[in-house]
Amino acid sequence: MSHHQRSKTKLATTIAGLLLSAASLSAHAATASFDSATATIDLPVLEIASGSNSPAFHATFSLVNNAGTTELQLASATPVDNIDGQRNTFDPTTQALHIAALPFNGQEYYAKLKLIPNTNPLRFSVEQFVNNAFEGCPSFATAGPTSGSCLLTGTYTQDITLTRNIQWILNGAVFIGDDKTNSATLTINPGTEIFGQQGADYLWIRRGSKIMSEGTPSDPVVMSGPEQLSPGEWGGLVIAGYSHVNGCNASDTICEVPFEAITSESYGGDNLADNSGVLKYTQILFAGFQVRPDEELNGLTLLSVGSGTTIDYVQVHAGSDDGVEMFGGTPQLKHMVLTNNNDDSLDWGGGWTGKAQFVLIKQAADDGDRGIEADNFKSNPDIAPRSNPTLVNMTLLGSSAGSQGILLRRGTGVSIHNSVFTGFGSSCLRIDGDATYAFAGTPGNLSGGLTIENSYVNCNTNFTDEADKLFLVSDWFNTQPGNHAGDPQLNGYLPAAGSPLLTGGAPIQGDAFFEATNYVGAFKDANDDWAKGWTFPFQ
Ligand SMILES: [Ca+2]
Ligand SMILES: [Ca+2]
Ligand SMILES: [Ca+2]
Repeated sequence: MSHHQRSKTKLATTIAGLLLSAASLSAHAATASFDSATATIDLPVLEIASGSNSPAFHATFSLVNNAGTTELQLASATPVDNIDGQRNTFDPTTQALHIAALPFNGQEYYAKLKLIPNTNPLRFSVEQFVNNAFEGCPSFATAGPTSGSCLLTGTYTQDITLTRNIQWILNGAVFIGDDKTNSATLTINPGTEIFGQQGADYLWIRRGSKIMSEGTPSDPVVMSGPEQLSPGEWGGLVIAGYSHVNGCNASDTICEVPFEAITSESYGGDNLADNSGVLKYTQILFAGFQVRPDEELNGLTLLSVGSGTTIDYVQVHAGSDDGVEMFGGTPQLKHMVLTNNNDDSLDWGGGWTGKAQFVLIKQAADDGDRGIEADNFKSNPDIAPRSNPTLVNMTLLGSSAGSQGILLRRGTGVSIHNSVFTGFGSSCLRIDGDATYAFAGTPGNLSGGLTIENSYVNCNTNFTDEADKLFLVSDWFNTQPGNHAGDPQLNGYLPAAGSPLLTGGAPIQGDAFFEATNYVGAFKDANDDWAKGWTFPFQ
């Protein structure tokens, strides 16, 4: 097939996908009402987004005039139980209140409010008021192939907002900001869909710029390929930051390196707390792009991203390479759903020293490599900064098609707590490379650099034990506290009643990032299904 023919075919499938998606999008109902006589806005359901048992209220707001600016003041709030369906959401992380669909003058609007600090009664400013119907493409985009779609092209050095009334199409590589200069913020509203059409269509947030992808539990942000059928339909999301990375000469005061797959782009710096923005309630679907053998774009590629970045309630599904790959950096992840990815669900190297808590990994029945593939640095496994993250409350469900639950190699450190590994084809746990073994110490006399505690393994072969290594992985696991091999009694990805996971964990002391848990795995119990509702179907 010629390139031209292939493009035409791609465009046809894109249009078909967009039309299908438009049909599903148009079917939403009002979530709020406005009474002009009393200047009151009524929200039958306002959810305070906080996981599987989010509280919800019937809330009313009065319009108040503050020096010529309209603000909304909370007038009443009564608890309600039923929070199914599309609803309004307050996100404590961003302090944003999202009104999904407010009828006004015969049209229906999305409103984004922001809590004004230290107000009592609570008062909100109005940040956005956007028609939920298509009103044409904004000046920063061009008309797309279907009615209601707009194309994003090239580099944006001004702040832009992607709204849900438009189907956004990435037209090639789309960059936010120039590298380290002309920085910009990309804001993505709840329920917004962004499509790439091929591997070369990807979204890249450069150093100094930000992404604010603020979905809600009932209106997640969706980044996807057009067909939503198979991995590799588009490139994926890349975020580059100023946190640390290794691989430089020891004499370099600041380490910056080119990205292996797109070598014209660089990342790294010395700001461990760097803030690249927010990813909340965001799906990244059917992404991944092999630029060269072993050099790919992943669903979510994090290049020296800093700890100031919020990554919480993010799903990466059916990527053609890894779900999330960290190249150095200090990003901290929470509530991750990594499903059906073709290589590893979580992959790191280059000195990642971040954290993760509440991670569900589910490998496809017929594809996938490792649940976690963990490196420090291939050609110099002891190089600093050394990869050494802390991972807590993970549930990893493998399949016979995959290899290990986790492979720790090339000098990485890690600290694993309260996690369960099941069903991986080769083994649950493997350690590789002399430097990795040496960094661990020896069973009974561990250094603290490579640890696992209060965790369960349940694979046909639990440990890859190799007699020529410094120690046996089984000895390493069995000599640390609270570890068990055996049936964790899972029902799908949730613990069944009576599961040993329900009480087998222990809280992480002295780190405010980690919520205190006394259970093993990503879910507290059978009722704690925080992965339900906002995710793309993966069962
Ligand atoms: Ca990768
Ligand atoms: Ca792999
Ligand atoms: Ca990989």
